[in-house]
Amino acid sequence: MHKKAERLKKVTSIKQAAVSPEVAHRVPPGQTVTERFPILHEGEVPEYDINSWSLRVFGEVEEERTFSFEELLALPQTKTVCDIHCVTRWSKLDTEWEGIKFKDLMQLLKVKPDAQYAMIHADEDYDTNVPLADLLEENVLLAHRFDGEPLTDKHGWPMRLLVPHLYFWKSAKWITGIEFMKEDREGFWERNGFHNYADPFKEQRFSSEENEMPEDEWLKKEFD
Ligand SMILES: Nc1nc2c(c(=O)[nH]1)N[C@H]1C(S)=C(S)[C@@H](COP(=O)(O)O)O[C@H]1N2
Ligand SMILES: [Mo]
Repeated sequence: MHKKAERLKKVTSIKQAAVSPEVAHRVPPGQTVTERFPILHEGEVPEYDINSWSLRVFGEVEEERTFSFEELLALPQTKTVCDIHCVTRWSKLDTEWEGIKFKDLMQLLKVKPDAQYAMIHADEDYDTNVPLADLLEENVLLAHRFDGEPLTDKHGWPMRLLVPHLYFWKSAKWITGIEFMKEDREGFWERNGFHNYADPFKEQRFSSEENEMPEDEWLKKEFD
């Protein structure tokens, strides 16, 4: 098991902070609401020349495609307001994003009918698997703006995935590719002790039930 899952499972959780009754139903079990925006990732923040950045679409497709940043910006743009939930126990409500709806992008691709899953590839050496059905939900975006501004480097500039209904490690920052797959395969955290599907309302944090996530894990991280 990866050392993060190993370390986290040793610590027992503390009691959940109070939230107002109007929003309580939107906060998954074991989460604390924050107004801040924690920054979490493995490795360094990558740097890009936007003119040479591209997103590669491959795997179970009739033809591979590569999109430049400019080409993605020329597609219809969608804004969404949603809640996000990190497995380290912070949730942020009413976050505003803008980008390309995954469902819209799909219409430009010739994805083979037997594709059921996607692996989202990202820098640096990050990947995460998501069922195709989940990627087709209305507020799943390839996002390049947050809160009315371009994404910051640390939050995934130039492009990140946004899958708000799953724990936030599925929302890969600095995406480089989308690989369509017939069969499921585990991504980085999924191989390292975390849950394959990651529904926050079912607390699907880890692949093993003995694991625990401490409530103060995210407080040790960077914010903006
Ligand atoms: N490329 C990449 N994307 C990533 C990660 C990473 O390590 N590399 N970490 C994930 C995790 S664990 C979380 S909680 C979110 C954090 O996004 P944020 O820093 O914008 O809050 O990014 C996810 N996307
Ligand atoms: Mo995370």
